[in-house]
Amino acid sequence: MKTALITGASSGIGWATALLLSKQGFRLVICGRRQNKLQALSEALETPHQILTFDVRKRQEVFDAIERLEAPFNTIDLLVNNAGNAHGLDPAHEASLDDWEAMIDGNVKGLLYVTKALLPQMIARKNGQIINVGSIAGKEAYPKGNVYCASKAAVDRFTEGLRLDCNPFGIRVGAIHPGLVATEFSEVRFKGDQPRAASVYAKLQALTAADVAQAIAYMVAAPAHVTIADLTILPTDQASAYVVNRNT
Ligand code: 8X3
Repeated sequence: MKTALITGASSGIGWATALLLSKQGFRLVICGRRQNKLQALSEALETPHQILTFDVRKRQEVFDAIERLEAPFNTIDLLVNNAGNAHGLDPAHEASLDDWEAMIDGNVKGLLYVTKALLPQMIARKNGQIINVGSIAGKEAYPKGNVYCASKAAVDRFTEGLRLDCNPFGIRVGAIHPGLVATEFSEVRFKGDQPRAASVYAKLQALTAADVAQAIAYMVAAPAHVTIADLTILPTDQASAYVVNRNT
C-alpha cells in the first residue's frame, strides 16, 4: 500500500483528493491546521491514515510534525502540496502587506518547507511523486491578483526546477493549475464575506473540488514512466484567468 501526504486536507481540493486517493487504496497522512476538520475527514476515509496538525507557514512546526511520523506513515510515496490561500483582491497600491506576506508565507514558503522535509527520503529511495497545486493565476496575472498570482507563478517555476533536480532520481514532479473551483477559497480571500465569495462562482459552472481531485488522481495513476508535468484545468465556462462566460 502506498502512502500519500496531502497538505491543506481540511477542506476543498485537499479534502476531495484525500477522499479519492483513499478510495483508490492509498494510506494517507492528512495535514492541516484545523484538527476538527481533519477529524471529520478521518471519519470518511476508508484506508489507514494519520492526522498531522501543523501550519505550513511555521518552518519548525513543519519539520517537527513530519519528524513525528512513525512507520508505515513515514515513508511517503506521494506528496500533494495543496495548502495555500488567497488573501484579499486589491490593487497593489491599496493591498495589505499582511495579506501579501500571508500568501508568500503559505503558498510559497510553506510549500518549500514541506517539500524540503520530505524530499531527502524520496531522493534516498530514488522513488516518489510530488504534485504541486498551482493555479491558472500562476500562468497569467489578473487585475488585483498581484501577489496571489506571483505566489502561484513561483509554484509553477519551482515545480519546473524541482523536476530538473529530481530527474536523476526517478522522482515524478508535476503541477496542476486549476481555474475557478467552488470551495472556501473565495470566502477566505474575502475574509468571510459570503455574498462576495458566492459572486465569484455565480452564473457559471465552476469546477468542483472533486473535479480537481480526479485530475490529480490521473497524474498519480499514470504509469511510473509517465510524468504529467503540467496540467491546467478550467471550467468550460472559463477561457483564461479573467475571461469567463457567465451566461449559463
Ligand atoms: C484559484 C483560481 O482564478 O481564482 O487559484 O485565481 S483563481
